[in-house]
Amino acid sequence: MHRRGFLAAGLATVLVNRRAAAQMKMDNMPGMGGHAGHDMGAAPQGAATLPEGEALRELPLLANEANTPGLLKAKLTAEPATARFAEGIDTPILGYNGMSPGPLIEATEGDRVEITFANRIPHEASTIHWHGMPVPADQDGNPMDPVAAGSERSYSFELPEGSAGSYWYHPHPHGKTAEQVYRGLAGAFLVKPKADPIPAEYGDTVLVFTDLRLAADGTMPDSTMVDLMNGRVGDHVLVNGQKNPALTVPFGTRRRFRLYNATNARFLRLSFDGAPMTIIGTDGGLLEAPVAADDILLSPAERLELVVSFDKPGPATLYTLDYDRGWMGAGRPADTGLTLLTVNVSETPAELVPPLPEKLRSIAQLDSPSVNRRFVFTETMTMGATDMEMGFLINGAAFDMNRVDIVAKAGEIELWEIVNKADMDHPFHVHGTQFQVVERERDGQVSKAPYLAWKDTVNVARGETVRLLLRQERPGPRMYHCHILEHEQLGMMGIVDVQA
Ligand SMILES: [Cu+2]
Repeated sequence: MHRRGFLAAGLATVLVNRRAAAQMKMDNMPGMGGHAGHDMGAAPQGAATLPEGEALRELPLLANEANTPGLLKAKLTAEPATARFAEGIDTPILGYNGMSPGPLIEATEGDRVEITFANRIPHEASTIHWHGMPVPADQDGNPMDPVAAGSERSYSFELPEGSAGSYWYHPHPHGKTAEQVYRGLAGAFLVKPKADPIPAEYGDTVLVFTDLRLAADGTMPDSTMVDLMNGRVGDHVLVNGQKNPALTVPFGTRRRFRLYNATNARFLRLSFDGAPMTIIGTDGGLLEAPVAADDILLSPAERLELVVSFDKPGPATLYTLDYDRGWMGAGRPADTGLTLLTVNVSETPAELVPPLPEKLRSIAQLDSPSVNRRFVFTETMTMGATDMEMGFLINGAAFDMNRVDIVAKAGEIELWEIVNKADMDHPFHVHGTQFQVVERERDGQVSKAPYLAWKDTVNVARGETVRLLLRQERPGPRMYHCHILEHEQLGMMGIVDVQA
């Protein structure tokens, strides 16, 4: 490979010096390295300790300035702020309206949304991308539409009937997305249905997972080469900004939870200890019928809606299970057995617990695609004289903002085949629409999707092929990319131009 080409491409590769590369090879061998903290200058020694067990915070709602039914008019400002994660230590963060996660945005399908976005991040462009939402391309915060530091713009869109779901919002500027998100910019956007089949008695609790690396002095260290290659994984998984917060519920109750993986790169395989889980919804809203689950995998950017039954008094914890998503070099995070949330089930019995309906809604199955497309994900590693160069590619190319990768037609159903020929899992996301996963293939074995669901992000495990059906309804350029944000930034992204 030519150095000059890489330098011209700027962000499209990581340079790793030879010694570090040799170290990484060693760490990939069984019994060597791994797990024992970060090497290559990742986490500084003496990372901060965070308090646990505080009452779970409800995310503050974004205030609606309109008095007209059916209109959400509001302001979101991205700005430097401080947060207190560790006792007595202020941490400089980036916040939406001063907060991380940002305020919870709630609207109802059929509503019109008008949000004025002010970018007060010094010297950095930003955007707001409405992750998973059916918004016009020019309102979707593409990297091609930056909002310069110190300026404002308005994002306006209508939420169509049937669009209820657990969406989120985050920045998507060219070359700065990963850093702006890990510094704090992400929030949940909940679109409610006009009639909700889930009993109101279950509540509706939003749990936004973020991932924090905090030095002893309370600052967030810059990303290292290991972070760029694997995606940045922190030292603490937070729920609504808190470490292992606590929630008290009466015994015998059922609770509805919306789980958001808003981390840059952390895979969350989760289970509730002592409380059965039922999946009721995915990224783009409810399933047709509830599905019982022993554990769930939430890859970066995915969401799930659960109903959890708290049938016996005592603590029930939401904890992590091991999941090997492929790791390069030292510092594979010790992911197993982290407690993310503690639910204290009291001796007081719940008063009225209506049953979960057997049918939640109908989902029209997409079929008969008129176009088939194939996207091959690869990681490239080239040893130069002094450096190793790494690239993250789709169909052999790194992202170029001035290149349209594919042209599609609005309203047509397409079959997309995502082939992961790389050594790490890559969660695949496409803007502007929801898709239906059809099947997965690995080593010639095909398994059909376990249930029909609307999704905008799907994990494609290393060595796996995922086939999905999608239809873009609105014209304009749309991004598709790996949602490990460092991989997206390093080139694993393309543009589909949807034409009317
Ligand atoms: Cu990736």
